[in-house]
Amino acid sequence: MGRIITIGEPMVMFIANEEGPLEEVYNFTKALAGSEVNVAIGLARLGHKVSYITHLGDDPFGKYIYKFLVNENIDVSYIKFDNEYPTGFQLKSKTRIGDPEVVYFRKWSAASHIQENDLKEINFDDVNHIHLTGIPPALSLSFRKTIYNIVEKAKTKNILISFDPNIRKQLWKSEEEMRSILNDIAFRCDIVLPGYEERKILTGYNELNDIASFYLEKGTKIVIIKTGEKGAFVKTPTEEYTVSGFKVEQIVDTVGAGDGFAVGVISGLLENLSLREAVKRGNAIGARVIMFPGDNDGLPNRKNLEKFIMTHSI
Ligand code: KDG
Repeated sequence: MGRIITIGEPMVMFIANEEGPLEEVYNFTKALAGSEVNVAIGLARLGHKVSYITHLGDDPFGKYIYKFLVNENIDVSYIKFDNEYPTGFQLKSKTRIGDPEVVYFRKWSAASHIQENDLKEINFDDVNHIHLTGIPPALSLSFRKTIYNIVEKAKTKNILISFDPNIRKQLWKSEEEMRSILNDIAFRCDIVLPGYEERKILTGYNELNDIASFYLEKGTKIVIIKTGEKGAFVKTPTEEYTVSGFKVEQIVDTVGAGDGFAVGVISGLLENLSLREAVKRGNAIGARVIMFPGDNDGLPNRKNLEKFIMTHSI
């Protein structure tokens, strides 16, 4: 077991209860979203100590998120309430085909005002792992600088950093800026976890091997490419292999699978599993997440994880 830090923007999410375009939906279910917060929840459910850094608006959304995290046993001591800017939220459509539509209301949110100064009070001493994604660098310049700063701090303290590029095109000024910033951060991190759809946009390559080499040649130590139902492709300077996926009876909602995958890999490595076993756990949790409507409903506790691995292996 270890102590993990992650940082990001949590949002209230309204999930459509009916299929169809969002403007025609009348009924929504309230839930919590945010890539890094999903990872924090998943790790805490497996018994790890997680500290989550963010800013919340001093509003009902912010209070809802704070209570949710306290209930999930996440360390909230680095969360600040901001009485000027609001908590962001998003709408998510319901669909049986492909990915749902996601619409954000997060411009000028409290979290987008996170700045380097916020890191001053963070105690990195007993931290074993830092998990980052490519969403915060797109939210504001101050949040981007904070991410660079946390990477530097982690490096001086030899803390392992995982990075999920998590492309959100609608948050970036241009595809070129997105590619250059996300790759620049990825090169500085130990473990990079790109999604299958992200591979070409970020690297220009199609072949798994080429994509992985693109990052390894620039300093990343481990590249794990998520390949959906096929599992994941792993490449390090010394080995490369594929770890197969798990059976999924019914896909309810694909969002959050990548976060579940990160939970499996990070928790596995912190528990001294081999890289292959950690990736297998990542595949299992990613598969379980897509069988549930919310982004974090399917993140298992230890008992559910063991049961899923036993019943859903291929
Ligand atoms: O990975 C799941 C996230 O996409 C979702 O929870 C919302 O973090 C989010 C975002 O910014 O898109």
